[in-house]
Amino acid sequence: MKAVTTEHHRAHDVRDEVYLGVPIPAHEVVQRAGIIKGALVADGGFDLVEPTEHGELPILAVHDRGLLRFLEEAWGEVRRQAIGRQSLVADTYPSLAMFEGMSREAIAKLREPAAIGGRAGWWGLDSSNPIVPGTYEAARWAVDVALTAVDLVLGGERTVYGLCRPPGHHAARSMAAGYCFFNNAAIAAEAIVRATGERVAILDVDYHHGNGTQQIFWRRGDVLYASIHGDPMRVYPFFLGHADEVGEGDGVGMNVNLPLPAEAGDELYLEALDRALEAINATPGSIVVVSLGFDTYRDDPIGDFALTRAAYAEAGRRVAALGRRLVILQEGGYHLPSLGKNAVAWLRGVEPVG
Ligand code: Q9C
Ligand code: ZN
Repeated sequence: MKAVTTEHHRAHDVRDEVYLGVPIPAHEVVQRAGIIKGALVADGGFDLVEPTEHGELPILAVHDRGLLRFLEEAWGEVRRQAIGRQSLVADTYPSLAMFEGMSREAIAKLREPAAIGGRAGWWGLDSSNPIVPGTYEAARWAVDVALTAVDLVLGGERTVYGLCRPPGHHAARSMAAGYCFFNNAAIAAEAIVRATGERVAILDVDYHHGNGTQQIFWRRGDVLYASIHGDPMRVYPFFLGHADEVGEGDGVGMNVNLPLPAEAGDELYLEALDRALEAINATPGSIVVVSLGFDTYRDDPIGDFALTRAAYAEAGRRVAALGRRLVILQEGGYHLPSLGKNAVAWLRGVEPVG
């Protein structure tokens, strides 16, 4: 199996995230990608490929230009203001309640502020997502990893793994969030739709609901989003991910959320996976994008599921049994000692040899 990896992710070197107002050691760290890459190399069955640059256009097919510009300019702005700090974290976010009672026209007149703190809140959701000097560079390369995986699958590869870092599925059209800046999977799915004219399914098996992917394709009839995740009543991203969010307009029925309780184990999880796979089977198309996360693992520090490695091998097998071509993109997973083995188990489940 071809695997797209790059060292450029290292530029996004986050040390701390802010959790309930207090700095804690970051979970989404540089070592993650090295651990997974090391496990792929040790396994021997993966052919490592460098990403190629794809420019801004495929990003702008999914994201607001303002988000891209903000991420591009943010660190330079922090430096210009001589704010002596190692990362930028917003502390003021626009809340829906701030605009309660205002008309659509009045809301349309809201604007991005000039000050960097206001800009960070405007384009952000939460404090777990610091911007550091190399964030933009790394986030751009993560998109290129995803798009290179797409190129390879469109070129005839059956299954390609893209080791994206930073991850992407919390990033919405106009919002970075939850360790994510650009939505790698959504950009990949949109590129596939445009290249093939077919429908595309996105299967999101990261522990968290991919609110960004859901938002981007909410009204789309040509992209199915199916996600298995911790119930948002209990966990991040809190405000989206409920089972009754089914899409609107052309997208009705094309959004499938399968929230699970704390301590969900292999059996409950694989049942939910079968429901997601049924929805994919019911959607025409030859390519599936997988948002792959290992924060569902029993030892993950931020997830509360109880999956074992055996479930990953079985999940890989069941996804392969769809008989569709796969663009598999890395999202979360924060238990460093297990990350490499879990990734190999999942990917080897898909393709046992070669
Ligand atoms: N105490 C992904 O897995 N909140 N993102 C963390 C930790 C944000 C997770 C709170 C979690 C984002 C891609
Ligand atoms: Zn996650």
